[in-house]
Amino acid sequence: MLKFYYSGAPNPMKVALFLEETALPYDPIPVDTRKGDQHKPDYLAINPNAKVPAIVDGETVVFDSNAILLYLAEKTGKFLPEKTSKARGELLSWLMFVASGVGPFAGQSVHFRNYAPEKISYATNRYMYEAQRHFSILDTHLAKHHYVLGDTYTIVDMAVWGWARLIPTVLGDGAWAKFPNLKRLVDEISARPAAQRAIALKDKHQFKTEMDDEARRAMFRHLTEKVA
Ligand SMILES: N[C@@H](CCC(=O)N[C@@H](CS)C(=O)NCC(=O)O)C(=O)O
Repeated sequence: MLKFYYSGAPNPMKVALFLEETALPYDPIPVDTRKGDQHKPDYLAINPNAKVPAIVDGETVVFDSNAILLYLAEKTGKFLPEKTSKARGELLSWLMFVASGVGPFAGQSVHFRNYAPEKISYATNRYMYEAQRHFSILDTHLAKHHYVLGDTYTIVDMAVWGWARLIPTVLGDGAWAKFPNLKRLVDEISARPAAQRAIALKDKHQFKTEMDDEARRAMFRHLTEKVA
């Protein structure tokens, strides 16, 4: 059975949503990143990047959330747009836009707003600005399209949902008012039974919730390993 290495964080949740939408049988394996599970040799052999999610599907190992979405969509033939070169171009563009823009900037915005030991207004403003800019691009696009790729619910919407549902954490309370079209999409996906099951998945395992010294050492290794 497909093994799904996960936590309740945004990138694993995209994959949990896909697995629940398709009802593919899977074995969810918790990786408690606040306890340092991501750095254990057995896990590094699966994902050398020491992050969640990752999957093992027979002999196939895939890490990085959007790569996993694409792999699973191609494997099952589900949640993909029509098979035209034009649609393929749009799929790859928006999927990589979420992977390389939305996710990293939203993640850094959360980091500098909530976890950086010093409040650095330059860094906070840069990442919040870029996160807001990326979400605005999606919002403008969604004013004219029901889903990111048009009329069909695809893996791109799942990738967007993983991060966009946390917009208040990324940009602060009240930020939803700036993205009404994106909110419409996120609310629609969150109301799906598969999304409810994906969100509930983490309750099957006990994940550490405290952001204490052990968690900071595991997740923010630059605190102790200086490169500058
Ligand atoms: N590009 C990767 C990023 C994965 C990632 O940053 N995962 C976070 C959770 S959302 C994580 O594992 N954090 C733990 C850590 O950084 O130690 C992906 O899309 O899967």
